[in-house]
Amino acid sequence: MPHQTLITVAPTGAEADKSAVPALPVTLDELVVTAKECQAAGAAVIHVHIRDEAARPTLDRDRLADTVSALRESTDLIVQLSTGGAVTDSFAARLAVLEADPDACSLTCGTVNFGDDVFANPWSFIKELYQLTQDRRVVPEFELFDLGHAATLHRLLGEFGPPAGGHVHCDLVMGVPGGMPGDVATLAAAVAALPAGATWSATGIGRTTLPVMFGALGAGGHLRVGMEDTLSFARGRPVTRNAELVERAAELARIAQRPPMPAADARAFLGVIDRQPQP
Ligand code: KMH
Ligand code: ZN
Repeated sequence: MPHQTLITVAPTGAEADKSAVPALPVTLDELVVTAKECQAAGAAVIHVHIRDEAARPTLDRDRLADTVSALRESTDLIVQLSTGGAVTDSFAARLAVLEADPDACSLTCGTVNFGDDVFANPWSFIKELYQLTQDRRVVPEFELFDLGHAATLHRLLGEFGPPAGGHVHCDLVMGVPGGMPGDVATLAAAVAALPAGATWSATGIGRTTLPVMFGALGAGGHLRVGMEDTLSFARGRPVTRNAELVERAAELARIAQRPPMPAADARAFLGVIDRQPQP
């Protein structure tokens, strides 16, 4: 059992609407404030989606680069850019995310139904993105929305070798309508399907947040929380700040005798290379 818990915050996502969810951080200033609060609460990684001036999801390269710089300047968090984007984003735009030079990025290991939409990740895209992460030394986090995605991860590692940083870390994204359910039996099956030596985090979408969190802590996993994944703190009580989700995860991790992993330890754990500007 690991003695610390890596906590990732996913504060924004591409799906929630700012007009319906005013607490969602969508501007760079809001994101930086959120990042600082979440680091203070115990997060070590931030999974970043950005929005344009109208709060719509965007993969604009300059905005992404500015976001990476601002988060690096104001926090020690590992900056993990989403290469998933929104379901409407092109493969070319999703590959170009790496030009913003993040520490890490998400890499989803297969296509999945996503509510009424389809989140497309064909093999040709997965392998191109993976090779780009290797070339650019960006640490991928393998996002698994379904059990079949674990089989694709085995194929990817078998054909192309280990990731940048040398360590395989996965994130089980559970409870997406169309993906694997967010329950403990499925969590156990997904963990059993991972490559030997891989570590993993888990997040449960919506009302599966708490069952997945409790299951992950008990099974030796790490945690992802944030308003990308859930907008309710409890039944009938909306999330007011991402940091309250991190605070709750950190408290449960401490109760489990696996306190939050500091960002410096997380860099070593994930094999993140040092991109901080030298003084
Ligand atoms: N917004 C979803 C379609 C990722 O960030 O890599 C994809 C997603 C996964 O959020
Ligand atoms: Zn995401």
